[in-house]
Amino acid sequence: MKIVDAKVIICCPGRNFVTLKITTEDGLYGLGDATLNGRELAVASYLSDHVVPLLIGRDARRIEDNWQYFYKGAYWRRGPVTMASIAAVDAALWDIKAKSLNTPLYQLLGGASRDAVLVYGHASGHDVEDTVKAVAQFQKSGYKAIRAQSGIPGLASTYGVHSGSGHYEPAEKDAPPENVWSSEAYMTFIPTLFARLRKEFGEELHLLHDVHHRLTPIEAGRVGKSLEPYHLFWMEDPTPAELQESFQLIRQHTTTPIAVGEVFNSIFDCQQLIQEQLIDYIRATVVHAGGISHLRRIANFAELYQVRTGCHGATDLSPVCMGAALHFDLSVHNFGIQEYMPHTSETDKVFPHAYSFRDGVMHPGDEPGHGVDIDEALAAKYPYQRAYLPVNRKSDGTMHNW
Ligand code: KDG
Ligand code: MG
Repeated sequence: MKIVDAKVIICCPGRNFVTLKITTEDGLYGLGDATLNGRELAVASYLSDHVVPLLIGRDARRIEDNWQYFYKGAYWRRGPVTMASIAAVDAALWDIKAKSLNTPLYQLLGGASRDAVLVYGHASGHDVEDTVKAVAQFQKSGYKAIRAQSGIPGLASTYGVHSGSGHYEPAEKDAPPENVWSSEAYMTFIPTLFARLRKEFGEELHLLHDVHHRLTPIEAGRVGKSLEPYHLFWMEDPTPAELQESFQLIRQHTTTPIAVGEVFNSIFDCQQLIQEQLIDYIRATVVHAGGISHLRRIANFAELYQVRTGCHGATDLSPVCMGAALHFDLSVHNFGIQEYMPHTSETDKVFPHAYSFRDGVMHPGDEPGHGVDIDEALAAKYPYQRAYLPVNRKSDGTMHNW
């Protein structure tokens, strides 16, 4: 089954997405997401300048061999640009394989391990009471697991809090916005938020929280400990994870479960974290971690250490990634939870999809392939617009992690 065409489609129906479309000699096509928020054109160039010319003529059925060819063949291994490009090829080839066998992708991944996929939604507010209202709204919409982020007294803006009435969308056009951060203000405030949420919603609702890489390990230990009475489902990215051994210090101080890995792109980024059971959930997902083939490797490795999956699912991951991730989630044994931020209606129209949400869970649908398509004519109406993620500084002007 020879590949006869491959093209990169860049569009911006509210936010930028990069999609790879691979077509075979039989007229089948598959889609892969290659979006890297704020650096989209780097991946688009990697694909169209370096990968697409090599794809033509290759056998679409040889998914593993193609993966190894683009990983080992590049010589320069890993990194978000390379791995997002390989991920797009891999997801598109799985899509084609499943379509050629007329089956939903999860059936090729071992079949369903569960009836549906538990997802968590993003509630945020400008202060505690505003956040309580947002969580109530999500609960009313059926969510059984809700991430709560709130504005912090004394800080003008922070990660995860929507600015208007809609969903949170961090990337901004033209230049990176600058936020000011205080770990001290955050650490004082955050237990009061979760004390209030537990008081309001009782014990059953799963509550999650994203620290977004901002604390030192010892500060993270303190925050995890202070949140223990409110038994979070997880505390995410408490500290930047380049130094995997730093999580030993957090573990010495708290039993609050830890989720890490949305910025990881290979199994080597989380090898120690998993092997030493320093985390409870691995957040790597299809687009940034080398596609379905590599993500399965990470999940299978994590299963040995009772680490469960918790795929990243913010809106900068396109519906193509979401569809592929849901097939992975449904099939993988050590699934934990899936993040779900619904896309805008413009995005949903550009990417018609078979997946659906109901009563706090999602299902990828039973269409052949991963079940996500692209309306190319509509996509062409939304040209790329340069946008950047924010940067973060401390109050004295020092650059900090965003
Ligand atoms: O592009 C960056 C976002 O995907 C990230 O900030 C979202 O942390 C995030 C999350 O947990 O969804
Ligand atoms: Mg996060």
